[in-house]
Amino acid sequence: MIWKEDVECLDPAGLKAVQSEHLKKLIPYIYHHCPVYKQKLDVAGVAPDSIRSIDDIKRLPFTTKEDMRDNYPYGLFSAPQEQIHEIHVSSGTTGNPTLVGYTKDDLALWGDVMARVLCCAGAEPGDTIQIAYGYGLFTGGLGFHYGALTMGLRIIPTSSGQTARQLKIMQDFKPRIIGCTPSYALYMAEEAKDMGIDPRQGNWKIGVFGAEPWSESMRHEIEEAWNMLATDVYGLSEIIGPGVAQECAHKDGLHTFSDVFFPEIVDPTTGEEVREGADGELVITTLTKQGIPLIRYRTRDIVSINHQKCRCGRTSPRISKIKGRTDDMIVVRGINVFPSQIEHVLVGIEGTQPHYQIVVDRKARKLDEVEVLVEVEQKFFSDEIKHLNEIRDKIRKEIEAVLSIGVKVTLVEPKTIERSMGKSKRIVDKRTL
Ligand code: DLL
Repeated sequence: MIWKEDVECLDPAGLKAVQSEHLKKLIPYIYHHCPVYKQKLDVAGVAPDSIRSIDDIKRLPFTTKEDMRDNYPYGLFSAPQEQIHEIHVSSGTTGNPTLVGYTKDDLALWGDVMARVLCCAGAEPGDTIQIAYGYGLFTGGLGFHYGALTMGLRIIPTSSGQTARQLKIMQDFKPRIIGCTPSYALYMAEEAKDMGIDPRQGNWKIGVFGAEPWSESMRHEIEEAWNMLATDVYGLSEIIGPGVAQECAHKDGLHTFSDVFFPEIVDPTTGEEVREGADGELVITTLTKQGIPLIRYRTRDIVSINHQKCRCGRTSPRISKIKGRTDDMIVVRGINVFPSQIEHVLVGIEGTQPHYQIVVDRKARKLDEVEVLVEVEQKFFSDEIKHLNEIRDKIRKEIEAVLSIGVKVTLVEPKTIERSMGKSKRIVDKRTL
């Protein structure tokens, strides 16, 4: 089932027409309602009535996280305060948080795109969904809630945490759909086993997992552990929250809802569009939002894009899983390090688990030191020490080959690395730079 077949299966010309109509209305709207954007457009030399089609988007200036911080709290809002009915705040920032506000129509749009997400994942009207994303200022819980309401699902709003209760609810109320972060899904599988519950016999059959990076191997682990289909949902508070892109059952890229959130992939350094299929930074324009519409917002998420029609029938462009961030890179002794490079090494080594943490420190000799903590299966600890050392050396050598810097690898027992009910923390940077 496709929630909005009329737009999700449009031919390219039809889609372009829809996008162009939206952009033609959006630019005069923000120009006349948001002084910050008026100034940005004036500086870029873009007259508000000069937009003819979606192709004109390239003439528009980018919006960055700094623009949002600098104009905190309401500077980038286009709608008057009395029309803002809900406010959310983005997580994980320092200094001023990123604040976003929704008008009534924005909330309806959120419900709509999230219904498209849930449908794309395989939910059907009448299904029950357990929403184990945090409710509150974080957009996860309420975003899923509005989508499930719009779609007519039965909602169990557990929010995150209280794992034993989550599992009891799963067993008693038999929801077919679960929404939570992928790391929490794995954590719940471990807890279930400890409680004597076989997760493979559980009731969740479709997972809608996102809010943090996760690899194909983590997907495999989750699907094996729970005997379910694990799909990827992407979004960010600045654009709407969850509801920007979602995988269908083919798991071959995340369908964007490009009739309302227009995606571009640019070179993070030059801002120029990259060729189809190449990695670059995802930039999004909200074509129909009213509260805080954003033009060409630099997400800092690295993806590639594919405009081919999907086997499911949807024609909207698909983005790859998030491959990294332009800002989660750490620089160690002058070398750029992405957590995904380390994860990639671990995936290829049997017996390691998808739980790892990178600790960077700068000690006495003022040289950056990197320690990678890796959880390995319990059985290795009862094995000969020689075997444990062999795996450790193998991991160390492979990471060093990829990063070209020396690292210390420490193998730890399962469940040593702190688990998160929300987004997991991969890097601990102890340096005072
Ligand atoms: O994490 C919204 C969300 C909630 C998405 C629930 C999916 C499910 P923020 O807290 O503003 O919003 O964080 C947004 O999280 O720029 C990405 O770097 C990362 N992120 C979100 N989804 C994914 C994903 C929500 N599926 C930031 N894969 C984004 C990788 C993701 N990273």
